[in-house]
Amino acid sequence: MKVLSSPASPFGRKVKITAKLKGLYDRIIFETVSATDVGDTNPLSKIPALITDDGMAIYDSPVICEYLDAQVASPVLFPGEGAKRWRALTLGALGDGIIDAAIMLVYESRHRPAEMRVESWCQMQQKKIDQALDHLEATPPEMGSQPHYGHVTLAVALAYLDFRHEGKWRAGHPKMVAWLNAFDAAVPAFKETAPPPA
Ligand SMILES: N[C@@H](CCC(=O)N[C@@H](CS)C(=O)NCC(=O)O)C(=O)O
Repeated sequence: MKVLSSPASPFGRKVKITAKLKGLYDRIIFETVSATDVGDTNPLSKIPALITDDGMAIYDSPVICEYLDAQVASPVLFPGEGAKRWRALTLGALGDGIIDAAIMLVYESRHRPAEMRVESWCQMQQKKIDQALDHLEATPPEMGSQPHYGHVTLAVALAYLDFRHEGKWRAGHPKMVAWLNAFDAAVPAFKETAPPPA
C-alpha cells in the first residue's frame, strides 16, 4: 500500500496513527507529496490518499482509516454497530471539523494577500473551533482502555491547534489539556507521528 501525504498534514497524521495502531505501518510506503501533486489519485487534489495493493485509490482520511481498520481484526478502531459506532464517527467528525476550520485560517493567511483578509470570515472559522472546544470541555470524551477512531482524530485536531495556532486553545480548556496528555501517554504512535517543527 502507498499513502500520498505530507509530514505536516493532520489528516495524514490520523492515517499514520491508525496504521501504527493496526500494526500496518511497515506495510505502507508513505510518499511525501503536496496536495497539488496528488494527481489522478484524488481528483479533489487533497491529501492524504491511499493506493491499495490492487491499485484502488481511497480518500479521504476517514475512509482511509476505516479501510486500514478493516484489514486487521484487532484493535477495533471503528466499532461495528450501535451507539458506540455513532459516537466514534461523530467525535471523528468533530475533530475533522476543528482541523478544517483551523486549516481555513492557515490558508486565509497563506493564499490571500493581507489587505484582502476577510475578518468576519476568519471569526466564523474561529467560532467553530471555540464552540467545539467548549462543547468538549463540558463533556470530555471517555476513552476507556482502547482509543477508537474518534479519539485519534480529536487528539490530532488538538495537536494541530498547537502546531499552527500556538496552542491558544489550552487556556480555558484544562480538562481537554488533561485529556490530550492522557491520550499522549496511552498511544505512543501519537508522539511518533508528530509533525516536523513548524
Ligand atoms: N476531508 C479531507 C481533508 C483533506 C485536506 O483538506 N487536506 C489538506 C492538507 S492537510 C489539503 O489537501 N489541502 C489542499 C486543499 O484543500 O486544496 C480528509 O479528511 O482527508
